[in-house]
Amino acid sequence: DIVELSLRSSISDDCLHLVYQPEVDMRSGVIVAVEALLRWEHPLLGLLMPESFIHVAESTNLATELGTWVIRSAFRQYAQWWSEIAGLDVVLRVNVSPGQLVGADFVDSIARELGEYGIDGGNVCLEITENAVVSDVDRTRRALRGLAGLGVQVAIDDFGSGYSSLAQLKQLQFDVLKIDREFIRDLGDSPADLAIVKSIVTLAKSFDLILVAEGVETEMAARTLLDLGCYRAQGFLLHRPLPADMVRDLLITNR
Ligand code: G
Ligand code: G
Ligand code: MN
Ligand code: NA
Repeated sequence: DIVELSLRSSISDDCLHLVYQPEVDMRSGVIVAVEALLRWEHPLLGLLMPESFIHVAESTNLATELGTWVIRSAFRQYAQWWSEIAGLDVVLRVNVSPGQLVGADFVDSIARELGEYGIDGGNVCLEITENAVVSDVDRTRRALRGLAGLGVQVAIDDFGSGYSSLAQLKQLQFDVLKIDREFIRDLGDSPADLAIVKSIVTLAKSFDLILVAEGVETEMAARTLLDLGCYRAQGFLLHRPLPADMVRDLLITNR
């Protein structure tokens, strides 16, 4: 497959980079986390978003290699911010693909990279799309336990969009729940979305999870979330995914 071949050679080149989208506590406006998001600058096709190539990595043996590149790059960037910004107090969120999480060496590799970059596990949160988690509950549970041992948090991403959201909440110990942007986009206009988000807020409280809304694009959505008690949010209304140096400037004045 041509995409696979192309991706394989791009992982070692300078074709990949990360952008970072801030997550804000809407009560204070302070940035509480940043999510690393992968971009591929293809020599012929231009800038590619993860949707167009992540599945290729996942269906081949490239998931681990790509995932390792992402983790090392994000950790290196975080370590740099840490050295540049006194009193830095934001969590680094990194997306992890299913194959990566249940890989034999995954938890050990995270421990190794934390050590290499001098990062406290408590400053890192790995995001797992709920669709991805289902395949192997036992191995996923073992991985989450190992990560908890390192102090690393785990988020269930795109919550509500998969077919076993509630089963996974029951079976697996997450730290953070990110509401899928599908339910946020029309929040304020849609009684159905309002009912769903309300019940997710209750769920998150019951399970003692940190709650984050994704895809906040309008003042209306933001206000509704605040009213419901969901304070943390990510979305174009607040910040777009940004290059690392722009995030640094934001983090410097983040107080
Ligand atoms: O950046 P963008 O909004 O286009 O991301 C689209 C999807 O790709 C999101 O669901 C996100 O979780 C996923 N994604 C972004 N970066 C990474 C990454 O580094 N690794 C994995 N596995 N998924 C990613
Ligand atoms: O699934 P995940 O949360 O990892 O996806 C993150 C993706 O969501 C990023 O690629 C980012 O570009 C996209 N995104 C972030 N904020 C918004 C938003 O407000 N609206 C929409 N439509 N997409 C967003
Ligand atoms: Mn994510
Ligand atoms: Na998501």
